[in-house]
Amino acid sequence: MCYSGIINIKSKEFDGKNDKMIEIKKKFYAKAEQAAAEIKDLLKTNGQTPVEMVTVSQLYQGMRGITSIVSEVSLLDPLEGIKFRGYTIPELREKLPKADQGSEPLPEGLFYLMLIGELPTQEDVKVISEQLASRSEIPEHVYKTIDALPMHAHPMTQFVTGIMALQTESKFAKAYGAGINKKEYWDPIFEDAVDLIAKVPYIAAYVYNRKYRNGAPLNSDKSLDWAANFAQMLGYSDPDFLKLMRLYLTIHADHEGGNVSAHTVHLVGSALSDPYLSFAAGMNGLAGPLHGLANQEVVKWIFEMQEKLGTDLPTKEQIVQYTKDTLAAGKVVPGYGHGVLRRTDPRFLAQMEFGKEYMPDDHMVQTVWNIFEAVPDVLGATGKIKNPWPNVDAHSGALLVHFGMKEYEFYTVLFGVSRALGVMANMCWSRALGFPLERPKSITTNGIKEWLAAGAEQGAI
Ligand code: NMX
Ligand code: MLT
Repeated sequence: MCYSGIINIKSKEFDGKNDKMIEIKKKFYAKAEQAAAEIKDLLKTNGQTPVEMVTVSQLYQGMRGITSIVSEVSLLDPLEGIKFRGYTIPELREKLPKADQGSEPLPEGLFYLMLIGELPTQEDVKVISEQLASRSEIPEHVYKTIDALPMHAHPMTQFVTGIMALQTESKFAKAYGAGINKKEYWDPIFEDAVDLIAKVPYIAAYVYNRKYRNGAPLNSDKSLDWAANFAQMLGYSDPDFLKLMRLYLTIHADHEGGNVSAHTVHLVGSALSDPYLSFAAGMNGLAGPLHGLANQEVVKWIFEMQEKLGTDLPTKEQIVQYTKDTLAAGKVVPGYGHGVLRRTDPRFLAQMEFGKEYMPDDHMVQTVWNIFEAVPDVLGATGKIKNPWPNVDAHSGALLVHFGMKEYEFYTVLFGVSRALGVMANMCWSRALGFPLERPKSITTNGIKEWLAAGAEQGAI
């Protein structure tokens, strides 16, 4: 398989139109065309340069530490945390455009940054917000499909079911069926990506209202920004909750290409499954407790601790003992540890800053901070946990509980709505760069033994 890296602009799509979204699309096309040429060049000169050695241990360790995916939209530094096109979380909070009188970035702006590779202007973000609002129509059969599930179905199950039902709308699937030229794949993928981001908050809010608000109607307001409209559809109008939603949907958007949800979307998309199929697959991965479901597990863990101890503000000594009991029971301490990070997650710190500004006296939030002081030493003392520090999920739930959103089973859906931004931007890039089917090689333990017996050092497995 060799990298072709050739894309075509569809002139009939662009010519004679003066639509502002088409300007953004043209900009994306120009960036992708340039990047494809650079990659082609890079491969010509360095295609055979080894990247790194893979050890036998790594084969059994979930591929930890093996650099094997190219994702242009974000990069995770083990110490500094996530960088979106080079910008850290504190930089994004400072530099991305904000809503009027808002203090937190508009997540639409992060989508633009991931897609185009440049910070957007306020006007760019307005164009994206308006585009998302204009593409948010949901066909009736989507809601009916969700309604076919029993009410006790987990919100993530209902969310993914809705996304699968929405696949009927895929422009890429239709174009592929009609025989589209492979150089033009990126175009309907781009359209699907923007459509999907526009529609997922509606599906998420429908699930929330169905399960927790007696089927309250989606009170959407298309003049609002993406996050504020989402908050409103969930039934929240407190201006501080809108700020939280903008922060939440920004910081959860991506975490480089190797995390379970982003990697799954990338893998499934590489089979040319359309964005709806790929995103639904990624969301099934996000629904696992070692990944995105950890945010619900954290709040569940804290509620259970509070109930067991009969207090809503356990002491640090009580938290230490509860943590030790959790480990002794053979369970993980949710919200702590990470496959790549080796310091406190800057996404945790951003939420902590938010908490200190808006709710410093909230006992649930203070408990999260007390856990932060108590737990790392206990985890560190085990001697085996590589990162005893908190990740994003250790904090997010407590902020939601403060505003009254106590239905913790819904939290992973919020994570998923945000993750749509990163994985869809990445999917646009993957198709524009013409990345091939992802298909790594596997091996059996017998195969490894035979290779070792034959003198492993003589060559690759
Ligand atoms: N509590 C208890 N044990 C842990 C924890 C934890 N928080 N973190 C790691 N360990 C254990 C891990 O299970 C493994 O044990 P064993 O050797 O018995 O299999 C050992 O420590 C070494 O694991 P690491 O190499 O430090 O971590 P790994 O990269 O394998 O796993 C996580 C990363 C995130 C899966 C792991 O830290 C974990 O299970 N954390 C709790 C769940 C969580 O917060 N997940 C959310 C991650 C962020 N997200 O949103 O996706
Ligand atoms: C994420 O945001 O995807 C998580 O922190 C998990 C990861 O990066 O592996």
